[in-house]
Amino acid sequence: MAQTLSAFLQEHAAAHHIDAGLIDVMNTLAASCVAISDKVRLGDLAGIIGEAGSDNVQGEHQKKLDVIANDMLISALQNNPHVAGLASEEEDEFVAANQDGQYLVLFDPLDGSSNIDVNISIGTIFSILPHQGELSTASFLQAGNQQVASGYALYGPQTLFVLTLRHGVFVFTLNADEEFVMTREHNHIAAATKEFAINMSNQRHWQSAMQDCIAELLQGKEGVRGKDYNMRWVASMVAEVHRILMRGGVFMYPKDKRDPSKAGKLRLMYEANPMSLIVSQAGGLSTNAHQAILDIQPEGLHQRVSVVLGSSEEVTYITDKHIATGMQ
Ligand code: P6P
Repeated sequence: MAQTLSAFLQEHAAAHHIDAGLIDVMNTLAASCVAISDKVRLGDLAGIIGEAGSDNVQGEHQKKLDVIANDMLISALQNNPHVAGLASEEEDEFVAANQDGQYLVLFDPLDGSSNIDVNISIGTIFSILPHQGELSTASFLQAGNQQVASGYALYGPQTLFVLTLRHGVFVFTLNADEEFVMTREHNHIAAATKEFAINMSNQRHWQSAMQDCIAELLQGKEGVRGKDYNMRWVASMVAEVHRILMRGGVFMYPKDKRDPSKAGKLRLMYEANPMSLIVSQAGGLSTNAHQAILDIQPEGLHQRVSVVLGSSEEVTYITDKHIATGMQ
């Protein structure tokens, strides 16, 4: 019989001397994602479709499910004694939890919100950082390589919970009894791929280095890459990353010339960092087209970053091309 998440976590913690408090936080996150999944599955029947009538700190119109998922995660995590504080895409500032907590949890409660109303896969992304001492915004501004764990829930044809505690990547599937059971372990991302994911409608706004890279991928066998590529774009980072975890690929969301002050669209602390830890633990690479995302020293809770992640051969080719241009 497939191993349940809770049984796996107990065994994994013993094998790798992982703190019981961190395991408890992971269990709280998994339980919250089951509750969110229950809402997602009912859609209109649960009255969760449509706009919430409010905007978040990003200036984005919030969907009802953004707010519902955010509130569920905040409530559950504030009640976990091991959580000192949390940060959310939907909250301007951090939220204090328990003074003696040893962990900070950062999350995008509902990634891919534009897909909710049209029944395309969405997800929850989370990052866990260590904490001690006084809680302030600075407590959260740790580089991604400081994460003690990260992962995501994918609300797709199946509800999946994917995690790493820095000892490999593990996939769990929600069963008929609403329990996560392990369905894949020690996942590895293929070094080379024939599939790339990027929003081509922004092509004219990319830096020339990215325009050149994508042009070369599109040249297929006749181009420098010497192979034909397929393309995917789901507009849900969680779905893209999971596809790459399962069959390889490269996902890109580059910076945009329309707003040079923004390093990109995706957020470093609760999208790029957690996904970069998952990808690197599975043997892939993740950069901002110039350096490893996990090495970036954060300057703000909601700072944005360019993302190139997935199969190491293509990420290296794209990153080296950007470095060669010397452009930041
Ligand atoms: P676009 C979802 O809003 C998100 O943050 C990521 O999940 C996704 O990869 C990206 O934005 C989609 O952006 O510009 O294609 O809608």
